[in-house]
Amino acid sequence: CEEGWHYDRTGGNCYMINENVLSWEVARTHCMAFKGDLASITGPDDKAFIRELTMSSTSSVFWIGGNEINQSSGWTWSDGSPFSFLDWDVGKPDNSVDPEWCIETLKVRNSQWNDQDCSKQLPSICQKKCKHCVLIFMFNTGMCTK
Ligand SMILES: [Ca+2]
Repeated sequence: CEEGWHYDRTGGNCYMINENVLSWEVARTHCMAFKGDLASITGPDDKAFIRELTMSSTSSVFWIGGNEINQSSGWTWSDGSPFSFLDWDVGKPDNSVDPEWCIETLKVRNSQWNDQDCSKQLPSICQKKCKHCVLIFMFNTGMCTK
């Protein structure tokens, strides 16, 4: 992965925490400027890697790519990954401040999810596929190398 990104060899993804507090939409635009998207969490391995990554941050809540901005589609991941793995915190989604159409991950709640007002200003987690990798370098160094 490029500098500042962290390689998850299980999923073959690179992740980066953006500590700048941004709305969900602006945070996504920022990730897309790096040819990525907000992080999708599609299984326990994704979750474990991302949770570990967030532990290195002083922030406690982060935008990820889950949203139901398109109400007719229901909950989806912004990068198009299937929305099959669910990790809602107890009692979520709750639309407590209606509407809450974006997902934040809560470090103090075992990184489980809350639906949140998309205009809230939060740090975020970007993700992109590790491309142009040479397998031997990945296993030797844990880094994605061209
Ligand atoms: Ca909520």
